[in-house]
Order: sequence, then structure tokens, then C-alpha cells
Amino acid sequence: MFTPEIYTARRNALRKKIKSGVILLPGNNDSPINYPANAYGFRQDSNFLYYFGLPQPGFVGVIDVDRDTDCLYANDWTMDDLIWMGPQPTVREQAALAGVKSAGNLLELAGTLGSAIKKGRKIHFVPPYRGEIKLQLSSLLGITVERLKDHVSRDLIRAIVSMREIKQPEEIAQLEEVAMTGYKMHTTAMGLCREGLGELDIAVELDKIAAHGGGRTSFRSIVSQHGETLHNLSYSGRLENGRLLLIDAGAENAMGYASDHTRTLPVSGRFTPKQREIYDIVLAANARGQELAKPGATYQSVHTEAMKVIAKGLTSLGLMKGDPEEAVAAGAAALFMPHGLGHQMGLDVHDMEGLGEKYVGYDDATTRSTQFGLGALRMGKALKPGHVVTVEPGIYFIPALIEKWEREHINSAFINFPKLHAYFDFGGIRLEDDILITPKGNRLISKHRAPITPDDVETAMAK
Ligand SMILES: [Mn+2]
Repeated sequence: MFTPEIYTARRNALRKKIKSGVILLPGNNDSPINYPANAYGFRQDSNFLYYFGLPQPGFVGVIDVDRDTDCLYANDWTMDDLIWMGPQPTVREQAALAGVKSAGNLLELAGTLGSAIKKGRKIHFVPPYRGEIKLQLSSLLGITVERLKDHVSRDLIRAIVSMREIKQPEEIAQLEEVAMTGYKMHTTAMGLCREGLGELDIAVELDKIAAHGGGRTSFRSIVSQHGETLHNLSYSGRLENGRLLLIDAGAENAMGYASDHTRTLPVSGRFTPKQREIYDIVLAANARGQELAKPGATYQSVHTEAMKVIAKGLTSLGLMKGDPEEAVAAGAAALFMPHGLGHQMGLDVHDMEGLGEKYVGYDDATTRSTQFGLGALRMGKALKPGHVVTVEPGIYFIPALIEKWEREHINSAFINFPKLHAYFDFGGIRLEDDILITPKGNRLISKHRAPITPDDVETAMAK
């Protein structure tokens, strides 16, 4: 945990932004796999982590704006619990770690909220994403589960986003630390990758390195020779020379901070000329993104400029045709990159996505596009110093999508469909880095960057 002062200062800042009412921030509970005592690895809710820091299940945080008080609620352990779990700190002792002076049990929480509701005070909460928290909120607030979404506090969502999106120095240190675990994951994979190995063999090594880093992977690693399937979570493939292996993987450290990097490797250790041509375009798009990301620039515009690099590159190879700028404006390059250039990252690998992308990635000045591809961009708004975003362009050859566009003559002025058939077994390439927006521009979060130029990747794989 950070020091108690940090959590107290964050709660005080949140109180100022909300002005009146009661802020209710439930932590997560253990989530059973197949019977109550056999639970998935526990992950605390990120909003609760940000304002209260405690990594254990069973807590609910209350920030009373009008009375200027904070309270943490949880049930103390029973002797039966202690027999199975060993000595545990009391709720009050844990509250002190977060700088919270009052503590109570969950029955007292129900009483406190009940009387606040009777007095007509506003209870602010954010959208719940777990079944048991929906039930808990429903019972505490007297709102049916179905209607909870109508009572979510947009003021609280906006206030939390405005704080969590600007990373504090101690958070940047955490992100730098976990980025080094991510670096180890990717460089280890480069050393391991060879024909005959299973995708699973690499995936489990990534899990192991993330665990040794103090936490776990920040999401289920993608380790796939079918990189054209954007979120391929199957590890069933056996590595074959001549194919590309896409690895999109990150770590989460003990404090809950994430890394998220993607590298694409030639299984044989050497890119074929055909692979290298496409790889170089993706690498140039990644570089263009990092060149343009700076305070004031919208990430939507950075995305569009990166797409132009992709369109120009594919036009020069004869896979696209016509004017590349017009092709991007028409949405034609999205055939090859049907996702966004990046997202915010922090305590969540897609930071704050649970609060709603329209609040995290967009604002009054930048609205989400409805165009295929650009509309999938999670982060579109103007960048500010302290933002942490991913830069992750890619080029994919998705047979089903190419065939659909060809059949329906979609953007046929810009796509050289006959030439694409030779790429149906190509797979996909994505190259992802994590950057911090600085007052003048940006920098990579990680001190060491996993090899990314084709020559450096080949050298790393030869070791
Ligand atoms: Mn990502």
C-alpha cells in the first residue's frame, strides 16, 4: 500500500469534486469457482484500491461529503475463520492503513446508509460489474438490480476519471516497476520461441514470470499464431517455422498496476521478406503514434495519423490503392486494423473501462466515431500530462472480413482484393508499447524496451 496520507488526500480531493451526498465504494468479495470456499484468485476493485488501498475482500468504503468523514465497513473474522486463515488484523487496524479513523461492520453500514436515504441524501455509486456487488448495492439502497444503472452517479464517474487518469509520481513508479516484469515476459518469450513448442508452453512461462513479479498477468495472455484473431485466447497451436507468433501480454504487480505489451515474432527466428514488409509498416505506425502523442493532441487524431502510415505502406505494396489519405477517411484501412490505436492503462489494463468508455476515452470536445474501426478506439480525447496510454497499431489479414468486403464491394476503390488472397494464411502483427504523456510529449513507461525492430527481434531470438 501507499502511505495513509496518499489515500486521505485522494478522498479529500474526491469530496471537493462531488460537493454533497455520500460516496459508496464497495470493494470486491471472493468469487467462488465451484463451491464457496474454492475461490478465484482475489482481485480488489480498482476504484476501491485507489481511494482505500486495502487488497483484501469484504470491505465497503463510505466517503461522507457533507460531514467530512470516511468510514470502512467489514465484518471482523470469527474464531472459525481464524482457525483456517491464521491471525488477521482487525477492520479498525486495516482502516488505519488507509488513513481511515472510523470502522464498522456490514450491519452498521446498512443502518448508516438507510438513515442517509431516509433523509433524502444522495448516495453516489459507480456501475457495478460483479453479480454479488449488484446484489449488495440493491439490498443496501433498496433499488432492484435491473434499475441500479438508472441511479449510477455520473458526477462520481467523472470525478473518479478526472483523478485516476492523471497518474501521480508514486503510481508512475509502480507502472515503471511492473513494466519491467512485462519486459522480462516478452524477452523470455523471444528466447523460448522455436518450432515444435506449444503456444501453451510460452503462455505458462508468462504466467510464471508475472507471478514472480508479485502479482499475476494483467489479463489472459494472447500467445497465438492466429494473430489475425484479435483476442485469441486458445493456446492449442504448435509453433511452426514460417509462421508469426503474436504475444500480447502484461503483468499486474502486487499494488494492482498493469503493463500491456505486444510483440510479434517469426517462429523460425528470421522474418521472411513478406513478413518483414508488413512488420516494417506496423513498426512505422507505432513510431508515428509515439511521435505525435503529446498534450493537447487528441488520441483520435494520433490514431488517424497512424492509420495513414498503414494505408501508405499497404498502398506501396499494392495491397491498397488510390489516395491513402482518402482511404483512411473512408475507413478503408480499418480492414487491416479494425481496432483502436490504444487505451488508457493504470490500475486496470483498460483503465477505468468499468466506469464507461465514453467517460474515460471521450469528452464533450471529442465524440466517438461510428465508423468501423475508428469507432473501436477506446481512447479518443485530448491527451494531458500524466495520461498513460498504449500505442498498439497492427495489420491483420482476417479472411472472413476480407471476403465480406470483397463480396459486398466495400471500399473497393481502395482495396486490391485479388492480391489479398495470398495473405489469407499470413496471420497478424501488432506492436504495442505503453507511454506516459509528459508536459512536452511522451516517454516509454519501461526503462528497457523489449526488442521491436526486426533486426533486434531476430538477434534476441538467436540468443
Ligand atoms: Mn492493449
